[in-house]
Amino acid sequence: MTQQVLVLICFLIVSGALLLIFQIVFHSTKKEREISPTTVNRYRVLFFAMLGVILGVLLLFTLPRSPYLLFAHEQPEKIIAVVTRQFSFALSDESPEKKWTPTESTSGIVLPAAALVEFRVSSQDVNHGFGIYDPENNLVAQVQSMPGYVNRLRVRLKKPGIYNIFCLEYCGLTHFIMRTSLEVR
Ligand SMILES: [Cu+2]
Repeated sequence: MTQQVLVLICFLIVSGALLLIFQIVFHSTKKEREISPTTVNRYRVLFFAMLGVILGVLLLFTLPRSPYLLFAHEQPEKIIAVVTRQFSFALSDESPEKKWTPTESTSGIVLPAAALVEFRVSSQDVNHGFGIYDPENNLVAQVQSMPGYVNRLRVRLKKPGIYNIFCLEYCGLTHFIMRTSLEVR
């Protein structure tokens, strides 16, 4: 089963459950009945506690998988500077200390397979997205590209081949042409 089918099935189950809950609430509240403020308050506290537990568990499982914490204690083998602007990416693998003027030309970045790479992503105008797709077009990693801020994204690109990079944030009229690529050998 592909991941997309799994997501669709989960979506349908959750949607069905929500519809059922709405139906139950709709039918159970048709008749008017007295309810004391103490009972209402008790339910309110109970629901709030349940929400806290659910969100807490989700946070516990998802936070360690946050890309910002991945490879935090390792030294990246390559640092790639990324500058975005409407509607292009400029990538450079030159030393970050060297003064670099971002240009429209982005080709020619070659990364060794499975090397730890740090992308330092920033924007020259509006918010953009920086999404890396592997040779089979699966999204590997992504980060926001924001003006006045450098986002660091550390990844290991394992499969050799051409990786497409797309903007994943609607940034203007010709957002759809905003793409580039790099090669992993
Ligand atoms: Cu865009």
